[in-house]
Formats: sequence, structure tokens, C-alpha cells
Amino acid sequence: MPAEDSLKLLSPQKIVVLTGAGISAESGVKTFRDNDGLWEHHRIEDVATPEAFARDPELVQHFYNLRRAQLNDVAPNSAHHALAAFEQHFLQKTDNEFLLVTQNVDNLHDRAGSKNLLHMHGELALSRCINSGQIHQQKQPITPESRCTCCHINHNTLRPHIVWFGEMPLHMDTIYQALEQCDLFISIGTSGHVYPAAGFVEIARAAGAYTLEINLEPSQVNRLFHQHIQGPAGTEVPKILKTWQTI
Ligand code: BJW
Repeated sequence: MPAEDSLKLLSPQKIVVLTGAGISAESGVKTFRDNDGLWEHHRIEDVATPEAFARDPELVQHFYNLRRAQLNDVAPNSAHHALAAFEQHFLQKTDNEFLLVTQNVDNLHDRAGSKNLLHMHGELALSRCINSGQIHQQKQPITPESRCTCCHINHNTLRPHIVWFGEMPLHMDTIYQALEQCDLFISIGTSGHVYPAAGFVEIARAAGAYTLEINLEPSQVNRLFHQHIQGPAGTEVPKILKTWQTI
């Protein structure tokens, strides 16, 4: 039976979708496993940790400044748009619940119009003051001279509002609550290398949810899913979501 036909038999009411770098790949944003997880010869783990920031703040700021600037050159693709349109349609029915959890720090889901959206690894478009903890919109590169608008100190007070390795991801209580209640969990374009996101499928399954993975290749946690759909998110996500949009 084709994937869409078997999925039509489901009539989900509480959906959690997890996205990773693969959903933005067709927009031109590089995934982490591209280049073997390296950025200009630095291991990702060496630029995305609090220890790296303490050791070499300029290198880490440069890494995020480049990625923040890149947001101006990319746009949401058909997978981002399909998720936003699906959410709007799905929530017309009372009692339906939909939560989109993204590990991505780009703003492509926001720009596509997704509403019930949580950025569990933070956002490139935000910075945080190291002294006050206040979060600010951040359009410009962060330099040592960047002045935060809360305490007005202008030397290395701002950091990217990004969850680095060893730090606690954001919104975890809300995410776990939704996972424990969902009846459908869809994971799109994530390699399953990084926790706690890689463990979400187990929580959803334990709650009795049907679990579906959409990826170019099987992820590290592929065997935990009921179903795997292999292909580019830009093609597969709109196709799969249509199965429930016609109901
Ligand atoms: C397509 C496609 C197309 C391509 N269509 N698909 C040992 C064991 C277990 C855990 C740990 C451990 N040692 C340490 C840990 C914990 C650690 C961790 O998981 N480390 C691993 C490396 C082992 N995790 C943490 O430290 C986290 N915090 C934490 O655990 O706190 C404690 C806690 C306890 C209890 C509860 C909750 C918390 C924090 C993790 C922070 C991750 N941060 C990063 C970088 C910062 C953000 C940034 O700079 O962008 O987030 S790492 C990086 O990986 C980034 C991503 O969000 C994340 C996930 O990557 P993703 O999205 O999966 O991308 P890729 O590149 O890996 O994969 C792309 C996929 O797309 C591939 O599968 C392709 O096939 C696919 N694809 N094109 C569809 N067109």
C-alpha cells in the first residue's frame, strides 16, 4: 500500500512535528552533517559549546554572525509552507492540537506562517545578555562593542540566543507534555544524533502515538519509527500532509 494510503487510515487529533536541518536544506541552509559536521575545519562541537565561547568568543560570534546574515538570502520552501498551511487547516476542528518543535535556529518556519512553533535550540535572530539574561532582537552582527539595551555595557555582554551542547534546550516542559499526549509524531529531516530531540520518538511511542520519519536517509533512531518515508522534505512533506487535509 503506498505510504499516503496507509496514513489515510489514521485520523489524528493531537500532532507533534519535530524538524531538523534537513527541512531547510532545500532552502539553501547547510545541514550539520554536510561537511562531516565541520565548519571551516572546526568541529561543530568546538563552536557550539559554552566552553568554546569562553575560549574564543570572536570565533563563535563569527560563526553565528555568518549564519545570521545568511537568513537574508534564504526563503521558506514548500515543506515549511505545507506545515504552516496544514496547521491552519487542522486547527479549524475543535479539540485538534498541533505543535511544531524545531531544532533549527533559522526563521524559515516563522516566515512561512507557522504559529504553534517552539525553537528548542534557540534562534539566530535573537541575542541574550550574559548579565541580565534578557533576550533581544538581533539583526546586526554581534561584535565585542555591541551594546545591550538592558544594562548598556558594551564589552562582550551579548551572546547568541542559541542552545549549545551541555545547555538545557528551551520549552522542554511544554514539549514533553505534548509528546505524552500526541497520537501522531512526525520527524522531518533530523539525523537523530543529538539529544534530547533524538529521544522524542520513544516518548511519543510510549504514549501510543503513530510515529513517522521523513528523511533523505534513515536516521540514527530510524528503527524506533513505525514508518519511514525516504525522500526530500520539499516533495514528501506536502504530499503526506495532503492525506489529512482532504479529510
Ligand atoms: C534531508 C534533506 C532533505 C538532508 N529532506 N531530509 C551521550 C549520549 C547522549 C546524549 C549526550 C551524550 N553526550 C552528551 C549528550 C547530550 C548532547 C548530545 O546529544 N550530544 C550528542 C552529540 C551525543 N545534547 C546536549 O548537550 C543538549 N542538551 C542537553 O542534553 O541538556 C540536558 C538535558 C537533560 C534532560 C532533558 C533535556 C536536556 C543540547 C543540544 C544542543 C544542540 N545544539 C546544536 C547547535 C546549536 C544550534 C546551531 O548552531 O544551529 O543544534 S548541535 C546541532 O545538531 C544543532 C541542531 O539543531 C542539532 C540537530 O541536528 P539535525 O537537525 O539533526 O541536523 P543534521 O545535520 O545532523 O542532520 C540533517 C538530516 O537531514 C540528515 O539526517 C539528512 O539525511 C537530512 N536531510 N537534506 C529531508 N532535503
